[in-house]
This record gives sequence, C-alpha cells and structure tokens, in this order.
Amino acid sequence: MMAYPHYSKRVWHSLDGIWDFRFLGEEATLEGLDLGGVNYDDQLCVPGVFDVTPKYAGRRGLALYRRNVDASAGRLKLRFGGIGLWARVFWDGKAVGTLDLPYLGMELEFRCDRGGEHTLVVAIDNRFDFKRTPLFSQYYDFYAYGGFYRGVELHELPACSLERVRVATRDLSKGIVNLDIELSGAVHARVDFTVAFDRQAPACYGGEVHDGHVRLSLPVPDFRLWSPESPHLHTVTVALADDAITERFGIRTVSVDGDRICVNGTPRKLLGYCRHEAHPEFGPVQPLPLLIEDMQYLKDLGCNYIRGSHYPQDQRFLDLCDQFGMIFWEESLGWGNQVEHVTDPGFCEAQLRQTRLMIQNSFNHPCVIMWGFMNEGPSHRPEATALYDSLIGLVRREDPSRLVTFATNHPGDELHFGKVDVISLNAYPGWYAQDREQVRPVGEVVPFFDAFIRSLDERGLGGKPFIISEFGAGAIRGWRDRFKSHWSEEFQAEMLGTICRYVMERPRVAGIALWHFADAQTYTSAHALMRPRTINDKGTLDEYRRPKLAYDQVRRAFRGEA
Ligand code: ADA
Repeated sequence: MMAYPHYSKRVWHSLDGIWDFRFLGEEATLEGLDLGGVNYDDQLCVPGVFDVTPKYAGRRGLALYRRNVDASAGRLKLRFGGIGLWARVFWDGKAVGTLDLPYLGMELEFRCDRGGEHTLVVAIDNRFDFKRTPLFSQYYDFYAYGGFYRGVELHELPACSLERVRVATRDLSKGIVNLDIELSGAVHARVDFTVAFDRQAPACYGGEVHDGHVRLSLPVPDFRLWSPESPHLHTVTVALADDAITERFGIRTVSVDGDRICVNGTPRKLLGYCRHEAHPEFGPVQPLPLLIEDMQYLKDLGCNYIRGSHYPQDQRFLDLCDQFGMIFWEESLGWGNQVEHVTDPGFCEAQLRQTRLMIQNSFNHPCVIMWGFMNEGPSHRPEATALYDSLIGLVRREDPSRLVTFATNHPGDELHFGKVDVISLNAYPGWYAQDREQVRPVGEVVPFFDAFIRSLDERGLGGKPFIISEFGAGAIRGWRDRFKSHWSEEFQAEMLGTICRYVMERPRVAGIALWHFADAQTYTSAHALMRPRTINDKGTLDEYRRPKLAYDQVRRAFRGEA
C-alpha cells in the first residue's frame, strides 16, 4: 500500500530495499570526510533503523547509507517518509539537502545535469545535539532511533509539476470542496488543468496562479459524507499536460458545540488510545501487517479515536484511519520541554517549521480532527507564551477547519487553556500517586478528575470541551499478583476499568486517549529505573501486541457492556 497522494504521469522510483551501509562510529563527523573513499562493509534495509539491528543495537554515531539509482537529467525530488535523528543527503557526492525534523515527511528538490546511473548517499546521525536537532532530547520517554523510519522515493519532475492538492470541505450539505492546487518549477501566471473526482471523466479548468497556488471550489458528484461509522472517501485527480496527482479526501466538518466535539455537527465522545510507532524488532518502522493488526485490536476494543503520540505518524497509518473511520489527533514532536527550550530561537523555529509541514502533509486526512503540539511543555510558565501563541496562530492560519489543542500536565496553573478549542490534560492520579503510603491508590482517580472539572468551571472554562489526553498505569505482562500491586496486570486492569467507566458516565468528559496502546522501548539511561525492562509498559497490549488483563476491562467499558 502506497500512501496518498499518487502521481500517475511522472516517472518515480521507490528506493526501498537493501542499501550499502557503513557505521562510522561515535566519534566520526562529516567534516573532512572523503565520501568517495568510504568502504561500505555492510548492507541494511531501507526503511529500517540500524540501531535496532543485533549488530548495531544501541549504538549512536554517524552512519552512511548508499545505493545507486537510475534517473534522467532535470529536476529531481527525493521524498523521505521520515528519518531520525538528522541526515545530510548527497547526490553524486554533492550535498543536496539536510533533514533535521525527525519523524516528519520531508522532500528535497535539486537539479541533475546528466541521465544514467547516480550514487545517493544518506549520512544519518543519531547522536543527540540540541543545536542540530533541537526537537529530540535524550530524556524523552521513547527511544530515539537512527535510520530511515519510513520509505524513500525519487521523483523525476516535469518542468511544471504538481506538489499537492489540499482539499477542504466548504459546504457539507451540497458536497462542495475547496481545492488548493500547489505547483512548482516553471509555473506560468495562468495554468490549464483537468479535474476528475472518483476517476470520473475529467473536466477542463483554467486559473490564475498566486504564489504557486491555484484555488477553486467544486461540487463533488454523487458525494457521500465521511463519518466514523461510514468512512466514505473520495478521490480527486488534477492533471497538467505532463503531471497528474491523485489525492484522497473525505467530506466532513469538525466543530465544537459547547463542551462537545462534533463531526458533521454530531457530538462524539472520543474513546481510544495514545499510540507510539514502535516495535521491539523494527523500532519506529511499521510493517503494513502491524498497522492492520493494531487497527483490528483498536476496533475490537471499541475505540473510535487515536492520539498519534508524540510525533507525526506514518502516512499509511493515517490512510488506514481514514478507511476505518478512526478519529485522529495528529501532533508534532515535543516531549516535556522546558523553559530553556521554548526560549531558544533554534528550538522555536524548528517547532513552527515542523508543525506547519505536518499540517501540510496530513491536511487531506478526514480522520484528523485536531492538531496538537508540545506534549507536556512548560505551558504554565509565562516564558512559554510567545511560542504557544505562535503555534496556536500558525495552526489556525494553516487550517481553520480543524481544532487546536495541546496536552498539558499542569492542571492547576495552565496559562493557555483559554486559547485552544479543546482542553487536554495528561494525568496519572493513582499511579504517580499523591499519597505514596497508600497501597492501592486507585481511589485517587475519580476525585482528581472531579476536582479538575470543578476547577474548570471556576476558571470560566466550563463550556469548553475537555478530554483526558493521557491516563495510565504500568503492567508487566505475565506479572499476576494476588496483592494486585503496582506493575501487576490486576492493578492496571483496575485502574483502566475505573477511568473508562468514569469517562463513559460523565458527559462533561468529551473523550480519553489511554496511555497507551502497546508497550514501547524507552530509556536506556538511569531514567530506566522507573521503566522495568527499559520499556514504557503502560500498554494495554505488550510490545508484541499480546493483550494484558486490562484489555477486557477497556473493551467492555468502551463498548458500553456491563
Ligand atoms: C507522560 C508522557 C508520556 C509518558 C507518560 C508516562 O504523560 O506524555 O509520553 O511518558 O507520561 O508513562 O509516564
């Protein structure tokens, strides 16, 4: 399965497969390196991360990936689905670009003077370096892998090419959509093109180009709405003489009505999970069967909602969410950042750049109803206001058709609740318990959230949707315990059962994303003393997708069974 958009007229090559590989080690740098003289002594997979393979597990440093590619002369574009942590790309020995936004789909365009066989080298560095990769720090509670998280494509571009067509619902009752066609290359002041919905006969249009964009509104013939129960999808194909793009979209609206979140005007309670893209054998690389497997479990659990924590997710997974009617919160990369980060110009620039690109990349997914950023940032500190305001403003400008939120862990002194559409709180009462002497502090859960809801009323925020963006408890799969103590499957089951019933019974709670779907690799430093097996084991399933005891509790609650 190839993620949308599809380009049917141009020549493009999938570069996925086995590449030459050389790990240059912890001390190596690119400066002064003779790329042509490198002895590639190994072979590895793309997509794939080297530091999860048995030979290089846990290594940090500079690594080179190389392969040969046949391509014509002219404009070329490399499309990277996502890399980590940082990469420089060389075409026939010349640097053609840098990738510094982990997890995010990024493209590099360059000119190539001759046709024939070329050498592509991608130098990937997975060392932490705040100046170079400010978005990922060592203390984040998920493993920072090195390599290609997702696939790579090479596109041969015609003189004037189609980048994307962004589709937004304009009139739900008439099925009218706004098309924003983005062009690049030799773009004239006017352009003629055809548009075809759902592979019907194309119709001719012409339009003036402003800033590389042509915008028009069209009715979709025989349209049907997208909804979680009936996730109907349409396609639109825009074609020029030498290029064509097919995008997939859904016709639906997202809004808030008082404290409810609505899709197509109908209130929805969001029931689901935070999901990391992680697997013990492949790291962040997600084989298709795994995506389907996760989707089957999520559906079986009665979920209608996923929070893509804590970075932009694989476009193929978002495509599946579109198809399966799974509502989605897409968020840019950030985790527990502090004042020193949000006041750093490089960090702020990278946050804004990645959030904008994330919205542009994922714009056409009807499943995405909310954009988020900066998980558990310092949003209770005035020093953070400039960045939070800029991010909120940017999201609203880029996409006024969706909701804005961010996950806070500052229930009492949050400064930015008033500015977002949805109040999202990460909280772990009963797990990171207030009363450390209590043996099983499950009793803290309900009073904590009741008190938070009361505090929202007192702050004049009673009319705004409130969702629990994280809640969880750790359980080591197989650890069954008559004391139902911490880390036991029994304790986790009781905790998750309690919160799910609470959310189902309280209309004031517009949704929950339990922390988290499946266990995932995290710290290998001393932080791991809080993470048995160096895994964040608050998953309802373990890292191999084996359900724990809590599975049935959640399933029964989300399905409304006794
Ligand atoms: C935070 C964080 C998650 C995870 C969780 C936990 O809320 O957002 O990524 O680290 O805590 O397991 O404690």
